[in-house]
Amino acid sequence: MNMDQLKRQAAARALEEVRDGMQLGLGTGSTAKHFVELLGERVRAGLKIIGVPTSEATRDDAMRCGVPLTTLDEIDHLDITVDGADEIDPALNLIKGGGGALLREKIVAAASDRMIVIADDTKWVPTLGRFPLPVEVIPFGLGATRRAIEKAFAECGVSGQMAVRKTKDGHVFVTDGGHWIVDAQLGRIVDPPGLAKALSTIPGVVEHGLFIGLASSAVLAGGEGIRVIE
Ligand code: ABF
Repeated sequence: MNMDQLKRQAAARALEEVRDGMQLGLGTGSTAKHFVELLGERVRAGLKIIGVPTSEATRDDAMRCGVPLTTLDEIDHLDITVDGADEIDPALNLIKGGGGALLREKIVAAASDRMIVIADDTKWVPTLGRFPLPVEVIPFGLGATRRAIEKAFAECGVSGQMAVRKTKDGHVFVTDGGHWIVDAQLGRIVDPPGLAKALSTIPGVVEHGLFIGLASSAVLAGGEGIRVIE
């Protein structure tokens, strides 16, 4: 089974948790896209749900698949958010943001009763940090923000190269919120909750890709089948 089929399997398993009448957070990325497509099939077969997309890309996908959408201004909570991740550790801490949608993803996940992470099992790691940590920043004063981020890294026992994310054609990558992303190669994040807290206090940091205590379960698809971790 190839990677894409594994991602679709994980998405299909998460879909089993969806019930009529639910309000759902819709994640971003190739795995979440499978979930949106499968959800669309169920909606066309009569399932009544409403979704909040975590990116403009997911909004477009959901509309194309016939999934009805709303916003967090119109409803007061979400039952489940289903989203992908770049890394998942045994405490269900995550690195997210490789797709650039971490800010909306975190707002939506935090507004949800449950967050189900769907991924192929290559995302499962003993310790976070091999995947570069995305930090969403305001372009103004970026030099000062980068120095503050480096200080936070040092205080939390990590260090590594940082680079402003670029698109394939060499332009600065701009998020749906109009911000930039700095990707930090940290290798091994020894204290994810501590680092998350330290980064959150820096004025020029809008959000970071450490999702601590947000995921309730992870559905991992691999060669051996599906594993659900809670
Ligand atoms: C989003 O998409 C992100 O937070 C994460 O960066 C990425 C995972 O993408 P994929 O499912 O394509 O591996 O969920």
